[in-house]
Amino acid sequence: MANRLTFLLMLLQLWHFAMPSQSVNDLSQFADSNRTVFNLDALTETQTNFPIQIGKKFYHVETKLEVNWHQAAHNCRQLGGHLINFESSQEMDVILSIVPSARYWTSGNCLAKDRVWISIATGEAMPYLRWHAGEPNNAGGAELCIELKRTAFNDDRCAIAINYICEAKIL
Ligand SMILES: [Ca+2]
Repeated sequence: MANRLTFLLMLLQLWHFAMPSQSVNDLSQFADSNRTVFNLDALTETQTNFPIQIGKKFYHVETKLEVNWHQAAHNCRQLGGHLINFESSQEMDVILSIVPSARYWTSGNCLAKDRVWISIATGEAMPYLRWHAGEPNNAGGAELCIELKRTAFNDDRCAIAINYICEAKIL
């Protein structure tokens, strides 16, 4: 009896092994789907990696590590977010009231098209800009990335090493 059970189990395992795993090679399956998938694991990861929450946005303020703009962008992606994309005057006021006064990379840059400020977070124009007086001045003709410099924005060389702020947004 035991041998027979073992044999049946082996057969089951072989059958399972032989079945092709499900794969999606028809992209219309995605296009036709109206489902909203809410991944609880992703939410938990977001709350862990981005400890500050304001409304539907979560923030990670990097005050120790100083890196260039590209590295900052990569680091934010690794955390599951992107460099901060200020969307309003109110959001900027709140952030300024809680972060230590320092220099932080934002998602803004004009790397793709000279002097056209795009957010790497969305691929769209920066929704809100609060420049320091006299900025953006493109000093030396090489200032293509936007930093939050203590109280307002400054265009600076993407290669300089400063802190950065990442965000993740719950839709
Ligand atoms: Ca500047």
